[in-house]
Amino acid sequence: MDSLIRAVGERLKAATSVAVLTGAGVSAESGIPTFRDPGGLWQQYRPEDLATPEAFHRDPRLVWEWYDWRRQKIAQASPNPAHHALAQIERITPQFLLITQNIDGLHRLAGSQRVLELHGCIWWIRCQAEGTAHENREVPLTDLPPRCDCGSLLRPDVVWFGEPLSSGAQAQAFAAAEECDVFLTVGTSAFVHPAASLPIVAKNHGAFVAEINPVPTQITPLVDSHLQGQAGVILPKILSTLTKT
Ligand code: BV8
Repeated sequence: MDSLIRAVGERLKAATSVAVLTGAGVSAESGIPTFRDPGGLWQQYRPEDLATPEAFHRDPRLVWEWYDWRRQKIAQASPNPAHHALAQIERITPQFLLITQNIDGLHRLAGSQRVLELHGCIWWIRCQAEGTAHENREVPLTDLPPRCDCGSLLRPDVVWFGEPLSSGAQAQAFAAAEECDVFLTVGTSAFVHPAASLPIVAKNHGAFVAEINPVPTQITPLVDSHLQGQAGVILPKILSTLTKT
């Protein structure tokens, strides 16, 4: 494993442009359950069943109970060594973009600046009728489901299944995947599209693609290097090879 880590460190050292895709696994060591972890209060539901406009229309209270539970978990969480290592790698890389599927805001909390939150942020909520969004960090929420002053339902300002991503964010993410020399995919099952296409696009455009995950995923056969392990352990090791003179 150490030689694999050194090899990725060398690639990053030589790179002018780096793109990173993160998923729920990068926040697992901060105590935030991933979507497909065994156990967890919501295991009886699939995100594809709850994180949808139809589910919200059918039972806004249930969907909000799930988000309020996650907001409470996230409020207690801190960035872990994986988040901090990525913030450090950004500082020593000329062109860097961190594309995250996570809505927990922990990358920014760790100091990452060039962050693209593809699926939004759990601390923003939006009026169903007016479309206006505002930050709300009330934990727990007093009213479920919360309502706008105009009387309409408020919803999490995130991208649900069946909803389009912001075209700007999507274009920025794919441009970074096409242009980068090195692409890291960290803590994602590479199950959800269009994010899951990014490592493949990077590979097809000549990037060196490395995956950090304790288990193989459906894109493992496609990557140049699969570093099997926890992001909070592997990323600091990659960083130390990068900063070693
Ligand atoms: C759209 C909301 C079009 C906020 C989320 C192409 C093919 C197939 C399907 C589709 C396709 N294109 C579109 C689809 C449909 C759909 C989709 O992908 N469905 C899936 C079920 C197949 N996609 C969409 O609907 C997207 N919209 O395409 O719109 C359109 C265009 C015009 C008009 C209308 C529509 C929208 C997708 C966004 C959905 N919203 N989140 C929220 O509540 O979070 S997705 C949600 O689930 C997360 O944001 C995240 O993206 C995803 C979970 O994935 P992961 O992050 O990877 O987490 P997971 O638990 O799966 O895996 C964790 C990994 O970490 C594991 O591998 C584990 O081993 C690893 N791990 C664990 N511990 C650690 C670790 N790794 C490292 N270190 C550790 N310590």
